Amino acid sequence: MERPGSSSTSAIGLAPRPAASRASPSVRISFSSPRPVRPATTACLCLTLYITFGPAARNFAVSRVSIQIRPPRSIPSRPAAFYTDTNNERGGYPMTRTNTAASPEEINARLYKHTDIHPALPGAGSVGKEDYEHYRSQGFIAVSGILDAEEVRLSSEEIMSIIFAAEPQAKVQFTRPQNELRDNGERELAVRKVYEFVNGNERLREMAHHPRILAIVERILGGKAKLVQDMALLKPPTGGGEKPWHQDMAYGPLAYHNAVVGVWIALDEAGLDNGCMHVIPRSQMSGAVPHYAVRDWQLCDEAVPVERDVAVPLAPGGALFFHGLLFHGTPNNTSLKRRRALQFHYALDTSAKLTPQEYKRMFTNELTGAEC
Ligand SMILES: O=C(O)CCC(=O)C(=O)O
Repeated sequence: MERPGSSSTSAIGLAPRPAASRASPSVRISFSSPRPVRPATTACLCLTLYITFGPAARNFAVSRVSIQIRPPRSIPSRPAAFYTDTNNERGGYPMTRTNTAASPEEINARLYKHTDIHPALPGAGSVGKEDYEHYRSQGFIAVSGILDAEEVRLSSEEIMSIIFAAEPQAKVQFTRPQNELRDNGERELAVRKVYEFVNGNERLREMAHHPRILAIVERILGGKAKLVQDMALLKPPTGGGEKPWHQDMAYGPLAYHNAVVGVWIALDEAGLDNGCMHVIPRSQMSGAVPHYAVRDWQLCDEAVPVERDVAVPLAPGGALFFHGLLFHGTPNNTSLKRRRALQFHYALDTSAKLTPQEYKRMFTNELTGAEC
């Protein structure tokens, strides 16, 4: 049925609405193309007939016909927002970023229910055998103090200097066209991601190879680790967008034969109100799951058992170590606090990338044709 107040209605008035129609009972019959459709390629055709009955039941008239071309359920209907990169690179996977009809608050309430809050272990020295068991069965561990206060300060400083540099030694992804950003304040608020900085920034390269991080990662991998991705993720106050539920290995640069390990490090306090990490424990056991270009390159919302969502708040310097197939995501930042984080990914040194064919079979709907 047509949603009341839908803005995309293009009504064709075949017959003027009779004056009596306001007082008379009327029915509305809608027909829609039956098949859900792929995002951004096709739309749903809906025909709605407004039938008004006169005083005698046999007197009726078609008072209005409305034909709509409407996006299907869960496909964005507001104007698309977008990401612009300093180098316009797509990294081998779709980067389409669009809004949904749902508000950030609605998305947070529906998709980030966090029935539990997972506490971080007190420090790298406290990670023991049972914690590695926890990683293997649940897909993650959280550890405080992976970076100390000075390392957090230096890392934050380096990220901000990349954002404000005229010629950054890294790639920067914006949520607004750069020529609209009038000053550094607006620039910071518009940055979603800074990435591929380790080669151009010695301090951040040191963080990515920090002995406290590598010790845990190599114990998880069971061998020597290679750094395969480096980035910083920013969620500015009141508007830092959701990162929908996904598996990291569904992103081209992380599609390896062996599971990669993600390390997400809070640079600011990451809490329930400003977009801390959320995970679905044990979801890595599902293996590779198809992703779709909806609000991002993501799992279909309906495929995520959000009733098992666990939130992982972290203090600055705290880190989440997680399996490359773990379902995880972060809600919209609806608070007045910013939330910045570093994220590194490591693969076993000997591990090779999936071929494009393997990737497609594992992380897209090629095999099943299932729609989202
Ligand atoms: O920091 C965030 O908001 C989410 C990061 C994340 O999950 C990712 O980039 O894979």
